[in-house]
Amino acid sequence: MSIQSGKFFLIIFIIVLISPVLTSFAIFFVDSSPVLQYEIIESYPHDTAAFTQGLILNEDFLYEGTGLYGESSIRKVELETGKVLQQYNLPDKFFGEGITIFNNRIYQLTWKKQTGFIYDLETFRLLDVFIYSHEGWGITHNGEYLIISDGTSVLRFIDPLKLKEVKQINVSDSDTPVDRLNELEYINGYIYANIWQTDIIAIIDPETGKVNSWLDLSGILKDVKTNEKIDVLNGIAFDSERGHLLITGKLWPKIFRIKISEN
Ligand SMILES: [Ca+2]
Repeated sequence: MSIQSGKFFLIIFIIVLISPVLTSFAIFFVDSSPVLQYEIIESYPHDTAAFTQGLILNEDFLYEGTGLYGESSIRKVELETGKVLQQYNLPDKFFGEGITIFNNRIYQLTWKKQTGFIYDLETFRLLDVFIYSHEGWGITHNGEYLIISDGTSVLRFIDPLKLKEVKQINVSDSDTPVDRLNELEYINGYIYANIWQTDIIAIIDPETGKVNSWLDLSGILKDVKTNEKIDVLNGIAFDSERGHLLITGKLWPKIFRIKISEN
């Protein structure tokens, strides 16, 4: 190695050491699957007190699960106005996590209590409780199984009636495990998962666990006035009629309607 290239590698080494942003960028995008482009189509108001943990669009209404102890809820929200039309608050000891709608029921995870809740979609009446043996983070479904993340690189497929795990996949890109998988959305045969503490979404092949492509939404809030409490991206919903994603985050003032560009 020449002195020049030695210096070069030393500089790179120092940059990677001192910069968490660059480190995560390096982990995600060096020698990895392609990064997709997107455009913002529209934005809507979002409750800045909603610590978003799960987001779904169902028949033109948003359903949102929120977290934090004493502030966790499920909500039905009018997309255009952000108005909360219906809300159920969890008991204070539960930290709400992801939600999904399957067979006219809302499934909700909680973080560390290994307890999930099943509600009637119309009334929000609690119908059932289920227990699991790991942390609960994000949840979606593929029409057959619930799919659950737990903060690692593992996604678990759960029978929605027996509420038993039927299989797992390990998510990776170029043989590197992709962990911190959080909020999920199953879209056109792929699992979209945002990576906790980033504004990056992995688009995952549900058969192999391989990341097919990435969506980097860093900077999506750049033109929005935010307060210091704002937290990370953590809401992915899909508008199947228009083919758009709806994106928000914990305590974000906006929900963004975005379109992934055809490259
Ligand atoms: Ca979702």
